[in-house]
Amino acid sequence: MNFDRKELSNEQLVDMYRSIVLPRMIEDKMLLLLRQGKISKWFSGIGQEAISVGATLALQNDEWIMPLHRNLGVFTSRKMSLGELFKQWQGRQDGYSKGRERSFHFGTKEHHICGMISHLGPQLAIADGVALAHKLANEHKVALAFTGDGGTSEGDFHEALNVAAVWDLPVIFIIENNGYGLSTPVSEQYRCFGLVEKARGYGMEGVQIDGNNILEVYDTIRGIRNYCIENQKPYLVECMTFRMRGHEEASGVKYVPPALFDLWEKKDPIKNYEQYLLKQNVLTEETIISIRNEIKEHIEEELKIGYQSAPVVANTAEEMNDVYAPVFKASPAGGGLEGADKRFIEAIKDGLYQSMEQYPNLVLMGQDIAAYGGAFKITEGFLETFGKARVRNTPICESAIVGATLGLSLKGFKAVMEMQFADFASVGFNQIVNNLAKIYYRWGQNADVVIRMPTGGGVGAGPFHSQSNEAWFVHTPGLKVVYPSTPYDAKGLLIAAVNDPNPVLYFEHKALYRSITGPVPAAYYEVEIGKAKMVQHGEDITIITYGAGVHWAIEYAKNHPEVSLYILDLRTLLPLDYEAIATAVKATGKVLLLHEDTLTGGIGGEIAAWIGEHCFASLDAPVMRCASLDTPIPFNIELEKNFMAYSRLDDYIEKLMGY
Ligand SMILES: Cc1ncc(C[n+]2csc(CCOP(=O)(O)OP(=O)(O)O)c2C)c(N)n1
Repeated sequence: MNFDRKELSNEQLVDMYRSIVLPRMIEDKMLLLLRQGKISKWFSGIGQEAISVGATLALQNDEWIMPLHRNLGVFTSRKMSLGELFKQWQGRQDGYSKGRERSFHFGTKEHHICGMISHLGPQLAIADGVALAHKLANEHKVALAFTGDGGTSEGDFHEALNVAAVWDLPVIFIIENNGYGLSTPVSEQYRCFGLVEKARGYGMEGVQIDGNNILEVYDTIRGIRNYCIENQKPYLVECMTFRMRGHEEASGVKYVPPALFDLWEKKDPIKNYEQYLLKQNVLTEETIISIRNEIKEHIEEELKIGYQSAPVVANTAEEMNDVYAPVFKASPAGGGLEGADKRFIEAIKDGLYQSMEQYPNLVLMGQDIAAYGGAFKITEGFLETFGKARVRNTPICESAIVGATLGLSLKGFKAVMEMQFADFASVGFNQIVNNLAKIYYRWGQNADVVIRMPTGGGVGAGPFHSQSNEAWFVHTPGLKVVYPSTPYDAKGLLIAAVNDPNPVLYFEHKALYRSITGPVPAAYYEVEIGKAKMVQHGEDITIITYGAGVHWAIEYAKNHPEVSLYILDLRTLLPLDYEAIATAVKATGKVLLLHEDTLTGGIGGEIAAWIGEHCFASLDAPVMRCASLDTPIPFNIELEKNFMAYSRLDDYIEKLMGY
């Protein structure tokens, strides 16, 4: 192995030695504790330490790193307290994730580390968001994200690199090519000669280096860091290395030819560096022993601190309380209904526009939202007022853009992403339900993001431009889901969603955009998230609904004066306003849940169950659900009408009246 110290002093070389030995010695200890059943699972980075350590040391301490499961060296090189790390690995209450997350699946703002979710690839686009924040704030910094060779096969790898290239983001992507993804050798993972070749395809620079040579890693990443900052460009680095242990300790290494271990044992990053330092007379056998003894003692001392921590005692109230970041009221709730009449779509535009004025750190992202003004023209004119830095056209890569919103959050920005159609959230789904939704509960980092979801049918747009998919998200703790039905609420709820530090899915029904008009105050106001609204009082039947359903119910009431309908507009689907639901049930004792979403697994089922459990005494009839057919939503307008819940509304009301 060729080491080149360049201008590094002896002291720096020794510091680096300490930094690379530390994670190895911690791991040796962890493997022992694992065998004794004191920790539950361990993903070893033995043999790969030069990458984590070299790369982390090459960055400044306030530059964000998105590490993976084998990157202990990132955590130790950021000088995190070992005692605290031990608490985390034992799943203790005072660990970084309060016992909620496994070994490295946590982050810390203090150390500028954003730990992974299990899905690997989603880490990469978070770095895009952090780098975008650097760019917008004119900070001379990079973000750095890791992936394994296996992770490069994920779509997230492609999307994140492509966005970084197209947006000229200062991000360093490091591939740790360790030969295997669990048991899958690289020959079954990709067909290119080296993964670094992919850089060219994205229009970025790339380099393949010896990942076991700490000086090479350190020097390369330092140089690349400067390049990324000066040129405002991303860079791909493929670090060649080897995984010296099983994927995780329980999974064994039977599938790895023993000769490979012999080969890579000779390339061990620590032994080789040690030999080099001995030859250079930077270290002696004695100093090596004393450094190792010192580290050993340090580990034992810190372990004691780790063991002192109290085991978890489950506290349901605290668990529930930690799902959402606290909301501080930014402005008083909306006043009266005064204001000029506006269409639903203009109200959304108003809310978004005023939010952009309110928060100079709010960034809009979406396909075709800049000069084109968005598929529905909601952001028309925004580019001229707020500029292209904050009104950003994106490539077609929903997953990466959701990931980037989270990166912006890490840096204290706010983001509103426009899904061109709610249907396309399916390709950003993982980032929404696993990253945005869970991060606050996992380690206290909020995701200050709104995703606008143009939703719903009635416009003859077929199965992939008409879906009602709100129930997918209502089932995910950590998200909020709002769904206005009036222009007044559309504006107020959007403002509230932007004010809210949690991830909010804002559903806007396309069929309402230009068909519904109502008063919208010119002022900047909020409609409180989590509060339903009684639309009209009635005595015969209660319809609980939202979105287009509200207008179907109002229309029905107009056409059937003989039926007295109580109509409740939920406005927020997560969290639900159970108090308003209970009041609505009591008003009539006969309840119809009405929604455009399909029947099975729709939110109507959830509310019906709650009513059955909590309002049984108030019921005079079975709770009924009027929803769309359990089919995909068809294109042909006659088929679509037949699909829609409203085509069966009459029947349900008649049935209920019969009780
Ligand atoms: C989306 C997804 N699919 C599968 C897995 C299971 N899994 C966890 S790690 C891993 C191998 C990852 O290989 P690589 O990216 O090369 O990283 P390495 O473990 O070698 O460091 C697999 C298949 C996962 N965590 N996420």
